[in-house]
Amino acid sequence: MSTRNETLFARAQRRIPAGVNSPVRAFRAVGGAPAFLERAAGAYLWDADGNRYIDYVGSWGPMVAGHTHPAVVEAVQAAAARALSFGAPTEAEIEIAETICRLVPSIEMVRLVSSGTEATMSALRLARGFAGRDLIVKFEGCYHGHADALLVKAGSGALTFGNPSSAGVPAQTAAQTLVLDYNDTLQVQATFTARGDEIAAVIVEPVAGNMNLVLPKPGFLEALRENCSRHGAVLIFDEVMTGFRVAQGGAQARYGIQPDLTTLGKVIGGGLPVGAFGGRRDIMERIAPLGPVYQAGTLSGNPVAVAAGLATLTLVQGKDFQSRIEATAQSLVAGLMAEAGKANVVFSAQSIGSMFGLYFRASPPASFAEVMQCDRERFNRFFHAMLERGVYLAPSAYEAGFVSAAHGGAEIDATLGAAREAFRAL
Ligand code: KE4
Repeated sequence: MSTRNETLFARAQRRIPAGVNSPVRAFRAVGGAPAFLERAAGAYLWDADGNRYIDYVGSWGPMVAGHTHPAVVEAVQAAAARALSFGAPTEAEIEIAETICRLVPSIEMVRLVSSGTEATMSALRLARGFAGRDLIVKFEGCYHGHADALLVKAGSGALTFGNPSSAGVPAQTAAQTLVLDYNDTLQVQATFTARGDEIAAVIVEPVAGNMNLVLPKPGFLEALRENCSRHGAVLIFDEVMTGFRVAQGGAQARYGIQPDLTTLGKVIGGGLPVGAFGGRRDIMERIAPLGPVYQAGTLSGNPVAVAAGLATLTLVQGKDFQSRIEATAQSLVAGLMAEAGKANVVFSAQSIGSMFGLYFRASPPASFAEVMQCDRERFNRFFHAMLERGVYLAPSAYEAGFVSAAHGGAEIDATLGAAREAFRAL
């Protein structure tokens, strides 16, 4: 007898490619059928068959205050009762702009959009328009959404042009993107020495969360800042994932590096569709209708989405909010490493703020190449062993995990109990 999840998955696949509206949700990396979720509250999810899970995906980052936080739900309900959308300016958009600029001081002006992809796509166009150059630099393993210029993998050598990492991306588009190795400061230096005057922008996840969690090595972000300043390239920190998660002011606050532009998403929408790009006033004033770089959006600054974002940004400023979620992630990581050790499983883990990484490798990877050395098959078995025991991890060995303010000792203890059995079942 099929479960409701199986019935829904079969039905979904008839009308939606792979039955999902975003590829990672299809569980293809880990195998098996995805759980169709129906309800969430705090640190918990419930699927179509009534199974309850402790959630470490958090909708891929936005749910930093926990699911259906009363303050966020009430703000959304109140905003929705007034209007669902205007397509005209509102006071709430001023409030969220002022809040973002206050919390992330490198952002002097900000424009809202409806996704992280829109934010990075717009930031790149702005950087190219400001610098009057075409070449952009990204890093292998970093994901910045699905704009053509960013769906590019490393070319044959670091100084050669990139190749499309997706069908449908024209070769000439990919040719304008150089893909370097994350944390390879010498390669950054060599690239700028050779082509610095052609580079419009460098875009980087200041803490990488899309090749699993990889931290910047000392000197890496500093090298990006120094080379961009020296050669007149725009430094873009993609903080869609790290914003308000690795610190209240994002990774740039934690590492003390000031980018020229920052992209945001996820947390600033509190689960509703909001992205943003912002930064130096002299750059942002090139955006239409002030300047020649066009960018627009029907639902940009949507009042219901902004209400959710404002309520969430209020919560993240709460007393001890950041220190509590950081401590929760640290206790999870320490406990998992202890359980793996007791089971003699080669495993490592680390956290930064409320983000964490789990690796079936003796030590946390510091590069894309080292991430590729992790035992992906073991992760997949661990993923399913945990899912069966009511713990919902990201369905890919190449994703970071997230805790929220709703995760407490009971959730961590239950997770470690599940892990104790899961490590032994590997
Ligand atoms: P969206 O277009 O998905 O809102 O944001 C794209 C994006 C940009 N920059 C960073 C650093 C991101 O992590 C993302 C999106 N993150 C993925 C999770 N790895 C979203 C999950 C998905 O693709 O379904």
